[in-house]
Amino acid sequence: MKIGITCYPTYGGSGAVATELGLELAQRGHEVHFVSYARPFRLDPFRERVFFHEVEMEDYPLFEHPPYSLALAVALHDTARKHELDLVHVHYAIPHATSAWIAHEMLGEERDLKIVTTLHGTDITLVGLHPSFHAITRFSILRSHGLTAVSKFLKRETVRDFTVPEERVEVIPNFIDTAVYRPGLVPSHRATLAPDGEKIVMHISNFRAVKRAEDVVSVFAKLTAKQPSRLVLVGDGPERPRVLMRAEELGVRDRVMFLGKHTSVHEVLSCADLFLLPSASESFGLVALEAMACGAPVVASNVGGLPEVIEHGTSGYMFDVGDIDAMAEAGLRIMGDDEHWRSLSEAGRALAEERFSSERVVPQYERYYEQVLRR
Ligand code: GMT
Repeated sequence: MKIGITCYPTYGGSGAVATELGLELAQRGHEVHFVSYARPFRLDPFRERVFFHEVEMEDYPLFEHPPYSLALAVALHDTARKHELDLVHVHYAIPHATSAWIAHEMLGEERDLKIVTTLHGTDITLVGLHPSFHAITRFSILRSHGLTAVSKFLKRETVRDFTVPEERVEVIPNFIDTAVYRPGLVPSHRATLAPDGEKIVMHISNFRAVKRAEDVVSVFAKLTAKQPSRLVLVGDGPERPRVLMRAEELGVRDRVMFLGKHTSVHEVLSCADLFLLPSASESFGLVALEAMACGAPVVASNVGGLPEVIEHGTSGYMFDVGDIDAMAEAGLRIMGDDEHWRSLSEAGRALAEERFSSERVVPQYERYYEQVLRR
């Protein structure tokens, strides 16, 4: 198959999954063309059958907001023609599903380009709900020939808020390469992150308000008061200054290490003794899966698609959003009991392998593409 993939190329779960999917598909013999405004951050340039096409944009002084959606539509149209694409798979509906539909219309009779749109999260639960985007999001996703959601939760939200017929949305969960995400990758990193041999608590995100990263610090402050540990924060975003200020206020700033954006997330994650994800909303929580695959028990909020990823009491614990006391208590229980820690760690790894490995999930996408192409 010849497949086009469009995603946000920056740090973030949807771009990471789209890139991994493209690489896996190429390994399975498909030809994959990435189309975006920059090379996706995890896209290895030296892979067979993988191509990258940068979207060209004219910067004209009249444009306060350059119309990227149109430039992307043109790039998709050109790539589909030149490379005879069978299908274009866009990740995150806004504006990608709309650009893909425009490209499809531009091709007209010339080429029956099929569109598959994967819904990832805030394209449905937040941004897509805004009056300025709702109608075009609904229109574009209904025009896609195939529509997938990364969790049952996200499917329910799509059906409810966009009145999309249930049978139109296929749930295909996110996945990871369990050979890359595994426990104990670089043991020497532990000593760098926790020089006095303390336990390592970790959080990785894009530090947007929805991640409630301030709660991470509050939970950590309670934890470290009873069991001296280190908090390692990975990623960057608008909430970073507030998070560091909170650490100052709670008197734990010297125990918090801020690593910023990191490309070898798996190596850092495999040092974690506990992963915290207290988000206000999370359609899947790819990072929780990455943590589990690396053997880190997860303490998270009980929202969205997280219960489909973490098994409460088996691979981690989930509590109401903002329940800092319960999260800290669970963290202490986990880190203070080696046997309990090991059982959660092993169960998380097993869940990741059994349900969310690329071997298990990528064929689901292949079968879905074939189904869409037959329609
Ligand atoms: O939806 C977003 O705001 C961004 C998006 C991303 O690119 O990281 O996150 C969503 O997609 C991820 C990959 O499918 C999921 O793991 C995240 O849970 C989801 N974020 C939210 O629902 C807030």
